[in-house]
Amino acid sequence: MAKKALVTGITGQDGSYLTELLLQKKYQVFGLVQRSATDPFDNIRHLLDDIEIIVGDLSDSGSLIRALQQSDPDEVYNLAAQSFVKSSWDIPEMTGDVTGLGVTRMLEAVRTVKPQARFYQASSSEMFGQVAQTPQRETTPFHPRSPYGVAKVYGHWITVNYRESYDMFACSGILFNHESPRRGYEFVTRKVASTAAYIKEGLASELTLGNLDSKRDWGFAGDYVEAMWLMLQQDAPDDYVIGTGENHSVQELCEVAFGHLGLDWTKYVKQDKRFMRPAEVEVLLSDPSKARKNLKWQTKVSFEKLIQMMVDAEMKRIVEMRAGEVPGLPRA
Ligand code: NDP
Ligand code: GDR
Repeated sequence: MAKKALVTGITGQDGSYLTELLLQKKYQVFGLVQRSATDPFDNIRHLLDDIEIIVGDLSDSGSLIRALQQSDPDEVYNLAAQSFVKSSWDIPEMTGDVTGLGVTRMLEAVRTVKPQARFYQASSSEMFGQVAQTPQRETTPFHPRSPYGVAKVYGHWITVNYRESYDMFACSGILFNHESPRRGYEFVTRKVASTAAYIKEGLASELTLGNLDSKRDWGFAGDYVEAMWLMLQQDAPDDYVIGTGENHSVQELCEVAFGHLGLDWTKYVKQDKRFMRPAEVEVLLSDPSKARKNLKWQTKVSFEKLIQMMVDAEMKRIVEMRAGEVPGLPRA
């Protein structure tokens, strides 16, 4: 019998790669999608014939219970969230409700309908925030620096609490930044890759960014969804840090992206305080040794290859846009 998985946040970057992986492994996949006035299916259009969409929302418990009843899953991947850190200062209450309390609603739905289902929570390196030690590992204390980070700390601990309280198979993956051509346009890697391509093609003249000094441990999203799946295949539930163990600054990101197109980034990049954050996470660096040892997980795509892949995808998109095959690019 095929295993069944329920994926929240299926229309997002990770949801799309995870669904591809699960379909490859012959799972029956159900995706929770929130109601939208516009088309949210860009990332998963190629998968729509092979999955079942369930309308629901992390702020609506009844819809989550019905999603559990309809899908009767063996595994639940809770990827849905208000995931853009910068916006979490503009909409802190909504971020707390969806990204934080939404995890409790999902766990309650699982406990009520299918307590034996295995549960994955999408936790984040943003929980480390103002880091207490470097590199960060599973035991590093949390000090979040944004309403998003605070909400994720709540989501992490409620997942641990349901594991300890009800003996549920609940895991928290503490994932460091992971990117791809399917990343939202407002995140810095996609913003840099798409604008560099626009500049190359004469469609833009400059790129406006915030803090160029912050450092992130950036990996490829396609590698990271494999770690999510592996966590739910273990004998016992646990929490894992997932990252590359290497970090780079936003400036280095610009150097690689513009350099790949034969451009000098210093001629085009400007700074604007509109893109600065009220409190910044300056440096993140993972220690993924537990995942390497227990899950036998390893990242496969280097930072340079990742950024080049993203820039190439943007150049291809411009060709398709000019041919009228895809609509114009939204701008961050
Ligand atoms: P995205 O922002 O691409 O996707 C978020 C998904 O959540 C979208 O499908 C979105 O739907 C959905 N969603 C938002 N609000 C609700 C709601 N109220 N009810 C139901 N669905 C909702 O995120 P990623 O794919 O990049 O990340 C996946 C998860 O992993 C997130 O929880 C994120 O916080 C976390 N994470 C991500 C990291 C990364 O580097 N990418 C690192 C660490 C953690 P819609 O398309 O309609 O907006
Ligand atoms: P982050 O990703 O906040 O780490 O959260 P983002 O790409 O938004 O920022 C990374 C770093 O780049 C700096 N930066 C800018 N960022 C954006 N978005 N736009 C800019 O113009 C800009 N200029 C500089 C930021 O200040 C920051 O230091 C991501 C999300 O996917 C979260 O959901 C996830 O939990 C974490 O990664 C791990």
